[in-house]
Amino acid sequence: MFGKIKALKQDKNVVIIDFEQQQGQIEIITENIINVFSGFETKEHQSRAIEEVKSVNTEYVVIKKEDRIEIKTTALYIEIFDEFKVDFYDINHNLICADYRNERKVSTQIDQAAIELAAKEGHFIDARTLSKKIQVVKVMDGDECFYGLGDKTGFLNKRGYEYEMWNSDLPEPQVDSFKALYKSIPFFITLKKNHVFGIFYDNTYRTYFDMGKESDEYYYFGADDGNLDYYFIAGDKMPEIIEGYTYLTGRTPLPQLWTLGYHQSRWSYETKEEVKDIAKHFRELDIPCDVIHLDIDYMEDYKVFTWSNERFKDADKVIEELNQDGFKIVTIIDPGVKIEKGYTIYDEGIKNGYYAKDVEGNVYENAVWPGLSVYPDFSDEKVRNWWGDNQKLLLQKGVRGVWNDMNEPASFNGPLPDDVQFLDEGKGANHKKIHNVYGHLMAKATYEGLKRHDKRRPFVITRACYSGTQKYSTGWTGDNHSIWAHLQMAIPQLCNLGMSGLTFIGTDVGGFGSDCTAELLNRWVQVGCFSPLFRNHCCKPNRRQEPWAFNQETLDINRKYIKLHYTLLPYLYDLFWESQSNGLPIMRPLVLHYQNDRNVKEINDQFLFGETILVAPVVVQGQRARSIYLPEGNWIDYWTKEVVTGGKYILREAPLDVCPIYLKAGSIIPNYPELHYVGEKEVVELTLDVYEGVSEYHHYQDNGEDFEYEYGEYNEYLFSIDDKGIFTVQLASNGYSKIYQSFKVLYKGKIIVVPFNGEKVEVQL
Ligand code: MIG
Repeated sequence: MFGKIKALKQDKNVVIIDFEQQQGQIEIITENIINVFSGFETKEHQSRAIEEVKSVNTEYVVIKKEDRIEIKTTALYIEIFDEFKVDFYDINHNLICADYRNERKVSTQIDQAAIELAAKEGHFIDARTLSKKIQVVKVMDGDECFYGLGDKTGFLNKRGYEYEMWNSDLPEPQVDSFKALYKSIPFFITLKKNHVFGIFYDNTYRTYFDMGKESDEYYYFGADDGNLDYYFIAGDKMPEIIEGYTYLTGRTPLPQLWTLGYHQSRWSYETKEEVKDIAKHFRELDIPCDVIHLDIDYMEDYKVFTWSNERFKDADKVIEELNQDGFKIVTIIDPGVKIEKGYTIYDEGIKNGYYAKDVEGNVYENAVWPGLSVYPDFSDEKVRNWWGDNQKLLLQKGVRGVWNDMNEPASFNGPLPDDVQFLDEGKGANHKKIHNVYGHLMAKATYEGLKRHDKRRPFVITRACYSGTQKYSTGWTGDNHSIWAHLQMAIPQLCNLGMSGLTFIGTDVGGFGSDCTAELLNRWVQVGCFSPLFRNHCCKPNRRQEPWAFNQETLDINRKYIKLHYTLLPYLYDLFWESQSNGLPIMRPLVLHYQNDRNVKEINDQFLFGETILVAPVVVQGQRARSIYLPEGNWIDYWTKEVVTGGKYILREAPLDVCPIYLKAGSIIPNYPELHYVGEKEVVELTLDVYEGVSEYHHYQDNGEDFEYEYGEYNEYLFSIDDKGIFTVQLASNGYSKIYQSFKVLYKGKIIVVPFNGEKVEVQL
């Protein structure tokens, strides 16, 4: 496709190589991040994920050899050969990643008769397309594990499977053989014996990832269209790869503190009376809750940015009342705009040409909840601004967050044809190119609109995503089912999403479709407790699954874990603070911190919450004990305080109300006093749950709501414990007036209260 190397030139950070048939470029973004580009569609990059110039001044040398070009940065060697084959080496010239030179070994013989026979009983297989217009094939050495790739089904390690990036709304219970779900995040991390690296294939068309399904010798990624445009991200440790990827695509900004509380939802709480009743239950039953979600039935005829006059008359008054009681309201919005003359949103969009068009230039129509509808063209800034400004109609009613659904985009009358036309910031593009970023751009519009019209940090949830959506929105995993397989899937799925840059993420706790059982909800809330987005949500015709919907035991177990979540809120908020600067997720697979421990590469039923809390939930019906792998070091059982030495498997009893939790020795975990919602009372004394060992911990504190922290209005506390058991607290930053008055240190069964006035304090524990 490229032919032989002909000529070479350099332009700042870019090495431009003329091959016989096509030009290729290697751009040194940083010493560890290299972009490989060839403009098949456009001469320039056309990223929707990377929105700023990321390349920095980096020293590098280029050497032209007889058969290759060598580029050397302070961290990497890159060798480029004919046909634009590119190999990456570490600084000691050990091979990290090589392009595959041989022909792909796919059988071109498709057994048509077998396909037809199997189809008689409903077994369908996709005809394999053998080669993509753009395709990169990499050598697989033997021990690679692959992580990331967004929300794909199945287990943590993606090796041996093939996937597609094509945002899809599929209501059937999702299983391992699904190739695509709602989100397209074309980024994966490869871990092998001596190396770890990441590849981000920045192409919004339908892309394909075969992680060693076709052959044991190679894996590949490709696309039908667009450019060859991928980033190779190197580092020594897995967290550095995520840091590199989120350096490019952005990081989750600090959320409002209340968004980290418990959320209750259902499709739908249909009247204001029902919403009030749900709220009342939480307070009366002593179950903390911050957020109630309004699903599509709050609208008039499912018309976006309207309110049902009958069921939500005077919504602002009700929302204000709920607010007084600590509840914040989040409303759903869908992109599909009902075709109805006289409906302001529809009319404005038509007048201004804001909707996607068919190839003849007529506004494109399909059906969603409101019936025949049109699709706002979020690929254009004007449209995003208009959509963003419409958030005012929600904010005016007192809404505090906006949930973006159906933005794959979903359509009831068959998929949008490939040739539906979008503006693409004036460049023009078809559906094939915009599909995978439609939800991303809707989330961006929503975020920016909220930010313009409210001083607080926008809270947006989205179902469809592309790389970089984390800058604008949290995500949830869409329509899972109330089945044990989906509770099991939640762990690897959330961990992989986290490694794909989506820090703020959660599943529908209890499951969306199908009917939940008491036991399933009890176990799901034990996972939800440790997910950053903690929301119970359920589908319209299915059995109710609020914490009280089953029996007393279930209510008690829900209360126990929701309260535990609130206890851990300051720790969770600290993780978000940290993630803003390194992109690390909240829910982490063990392999992220123990990449050299062979035992953790494929742990699918345990995870880390931050770096020091290990969670081993039960995800099997009827199970009342389970084996747990603890990595090296000492770990303390959260419930019994027993110290266990790691590097081995242990067996632990796990009755229905127990989710096994272990703390790494040396952990300092900040805890809040009991709260029924964020802001119920000012926290003047912070509890520190301390686990023996030398340690240091940074704790972040601000008003939890607006952007003043960007101007220094925050405190950063540094807690440390030395080998003599001396506890020290000091302020590393002091810009927020509400300094804690004291700390309650829990240490080896003792409670030590340490008064604080902002000056450094040292106490012997
Ligand atoms: O498929 O608005 O994933 O959370 O409750 C129906 C109704 C459309 C899909 C979302 C789900 C939501 C539902 N929506």
